[in-house]
Amino acid sequence: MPTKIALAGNPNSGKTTLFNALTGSNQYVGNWPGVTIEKKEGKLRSDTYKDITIVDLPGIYSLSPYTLEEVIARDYLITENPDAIINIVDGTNLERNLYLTTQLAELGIPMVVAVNMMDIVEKNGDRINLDKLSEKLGCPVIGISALRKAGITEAAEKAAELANKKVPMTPKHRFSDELEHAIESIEGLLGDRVEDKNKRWTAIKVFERDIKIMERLDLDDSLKERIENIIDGCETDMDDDSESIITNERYLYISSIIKDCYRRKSNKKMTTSDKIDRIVTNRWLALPIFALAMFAVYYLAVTTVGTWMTDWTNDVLFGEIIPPAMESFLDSIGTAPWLQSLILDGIIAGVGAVLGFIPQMLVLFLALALLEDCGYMARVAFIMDRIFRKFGLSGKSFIPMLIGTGCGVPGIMASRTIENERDRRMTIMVTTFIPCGAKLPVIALISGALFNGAWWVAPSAYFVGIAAIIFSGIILKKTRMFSGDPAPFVMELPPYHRPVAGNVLRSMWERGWSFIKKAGTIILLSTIVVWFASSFGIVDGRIVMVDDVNDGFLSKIGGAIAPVFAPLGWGQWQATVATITGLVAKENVVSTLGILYGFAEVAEDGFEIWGLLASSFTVLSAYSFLVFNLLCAPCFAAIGAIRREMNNTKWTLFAIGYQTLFAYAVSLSIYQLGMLFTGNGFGIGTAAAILIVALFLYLLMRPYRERPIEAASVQASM
Ligand code: BGO
Repeated sequence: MPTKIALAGNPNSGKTTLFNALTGSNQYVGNWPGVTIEKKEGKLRSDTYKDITIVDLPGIYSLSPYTLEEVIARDYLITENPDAIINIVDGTNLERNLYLTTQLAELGIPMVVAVNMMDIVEKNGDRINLDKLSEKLGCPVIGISALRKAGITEAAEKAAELANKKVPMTPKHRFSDELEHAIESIEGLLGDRVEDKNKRWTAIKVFERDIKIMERLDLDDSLKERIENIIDGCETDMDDDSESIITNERYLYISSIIKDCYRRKSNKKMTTSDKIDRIVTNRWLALPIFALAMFAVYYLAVTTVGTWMTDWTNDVLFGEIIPPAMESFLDSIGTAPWLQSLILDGIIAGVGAVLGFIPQMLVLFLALALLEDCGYMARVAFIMDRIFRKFGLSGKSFIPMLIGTGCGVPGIMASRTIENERDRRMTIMVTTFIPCGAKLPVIALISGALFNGAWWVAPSAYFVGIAAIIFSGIILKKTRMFSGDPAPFVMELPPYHRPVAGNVLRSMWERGWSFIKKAGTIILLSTIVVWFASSFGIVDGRIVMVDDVNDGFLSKIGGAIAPVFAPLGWGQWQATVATITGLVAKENVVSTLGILYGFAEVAEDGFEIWGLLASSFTVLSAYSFLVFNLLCAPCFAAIGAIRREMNNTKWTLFAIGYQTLFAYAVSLSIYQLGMLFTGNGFGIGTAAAILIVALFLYLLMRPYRERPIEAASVQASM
C-alpha cells in the first residue's frame, strides 16, 4: 500500500503550486476559488521516500459541512484516513489560515504545517517564528515557497517520516474549562464508537451539532438526549450557541499564537498592488476600466492584430494557395468529380473556413491569459460581485462565466462551488451567454464579412453576453424558482505580478489546441455530413448529386424550418442550417456557411472571399443572426455539461428552452425595432417586438419576491 499524504489548506494558499512542484504534475494554478474542486493525486518525487502518493484536496477554510469543497475534503480525511497531512498555510495571512490548522490538528493524523509564501513574508519585512509556532501547535512547522520550490522537499519528507513512524498528532491547545469539560463528557459518551485518534475532533463536531457527523454516528435517542443536555448546559453557562462558542475559543487561541509568533513590520507602506487596486477596484472607475479592458481584448483579437493574420490565412492560405494546389493535385491523380467536390467544396471550404479564424482565437486567448496571469481577472470577479449583489446575485456566479470565455464546459462545471442550489442552477443557465472561444469565428465572420471589420461589432458581442446575464439574473431572481439571498463571496486578491511567459503561452496553446483538434474531428465530420446533405438531392425520384445546393436535401430541410427565423430577418435556409449545425459545435456555423456559400470556390474565382454571404444579409439581419447564435442553446458538449450539473432532465430542458427563447426574443426585437427606426414601416413583427420589450421591462421592474440582502461583498485580503 502506498503511503498517502493529503495536502490541505485554504483556497489560494498555494496547494496546487506545491502539488505540482512535489509531483511534477501540471495542474492548473489559478487565482480564484473553485479551481481545485475535486481531489487530485500524484506521486512524490523524492530520492529518499518511494511510493508516496500526494493527494491535493479542494481549498477549504474550515472542516464544517457547509460547502461542497469542505464536504469532499473532510470526507476524505475522515474516511480514507491518509497517513499524514501537509497543512499548507499562507504565511501572509497567518491568522485566518490557522483556523483550519487548529481543526486539522484535532483529527489526530500525523501533520506537518508548511508555511507558504515565505518569499512574500520576507519581502514585506514581516517575521514568523517557525520554531515557536511548532512548539505552540505541537507539530513540525517548515517555512516554504511553493512558487520558488524552497523548503518543499523538506516539508514533504518530514510528512513522509511522520507517516512511516505513525506519529499521531496531539493538539496542544486547550479550550476554556467549561468547554473542555463538555467535550470530555461527550468523548466519554461516544465510547468506542469512534477511534481514539479522532475522538476529540468528533466530540467537537457533535458539540457543534454537525448534522452529517451525527448521522454518521447513528446514535440512539437516549444518548442523543444526554449529549444535548451537555451542549445545552454549556450554552447556558457561556451564553452563546455551541458553534459560536467553538469559533470564538479558536480565535482566542489563534490570537495568542499570533501574538507570540508573528511580527508585522511596523509602518508598512502601501504595496504597488494596493495602489493599483485603489484605482482598478474603485467604486466608480472599476466598471469603465473593465469595459475598456474587454473592449481592447476583442478589438485587438478580432479587428486588428488577429485580423491581419486571419486575412492572410483566409485570403491567401485557404484562398490562393491550398484550393488551387489541391485541385490540380486531385486532377493529376484522376480523382472522381464527387470526391473532388467533397474535398474542395466540403472539407476545405468547411474546415478551412474555421481554421482561418484560429489566429484571431489565439490572440483572444493570449490577451485573456495575460489579464488572468497578472491578477486582473481575480479583481473582475470581485468587481462583478459588487454589481451582481445589487441584483441579488453573488460574485461566485461570475467565476464560471470568466472560465466560460475559454470554453463553456469547464465554465458550467465551475458552478459546483456555488452552494445555494437555486443560484447554482441559475448560473448554469446563464454561463454560456458569455461568448466562448468557439463563438469567436462567428463573431469574427460577421464583423469582418458583413460589417467590413467595424470596430464595435466584436466587443459588442461580449457586452451583449454580459447584459444577457445581468438581465436574465434580474428576471429569474424575481421568480419563485430562483428567489433568495445571494451567497456570500469570499475571495483572495493575490498581489499583481508580471505575467509569466510560460504560463501565458501554455494557457493560450492549451485552449487553441483544443480547437485545432476539434477542427480535425467533430468539425471535419460535420462538414462531410453537411456536404453530402447539400450536394445530394432527389431528382425524378432518384437520389443524385445535384449541381446547385438549392436542390439538395439540406435546402429542403432548412427551407422547411427557415420561416421560424424569418421574423428575425434571416429566414434564408443556409443561415437556418448553419445555426442548427452550430448545436454540434459553434464553429460549425462558420464551416456550414463556408460550404453553402462556396468559401473555396469564390476565392478561386477571384471574387472577394465571403462576398456571396455578405450579399444575402443586411446589417440588421446580420447582427440579429450574430446575437441569436451567441445567446441560443450552446453546443452539445455544453448541453451535456448542463445535464450533468443539473442532474435532472426537466431542468436541462428548461435551461436550453430559456436560452433559446431569450435569444429569439432579443434577436427579434433588434431586427424588428431596427427596421422600424430605419423607416421600414410597421408590421406584425414590430408589434411583437414592442410587446416583448414591454414584457422585458415589466419583468425587470417588478418587485423581488424576497428582498436580497445588501450585504457588502467580503474582500478577504489584498
Ligand atoms: C496565481 N510564493 C508566491 N509569491 N506566490 C505563490 C506561492 C509562493 O510560495 N505559492 C503559490 N503562489 P494555487 P490553491 C496568480 O496564480 O497553487 C501563488 O488555490 C496569478 N495567476 O502562483 O493555485 C500561485 O491551489 C496571477 O497565484 O493555490 C497562485 O491553494 C496573479 O498563489 C496563487 C497573481 O496558488 C494561488 C497570482 C494567474
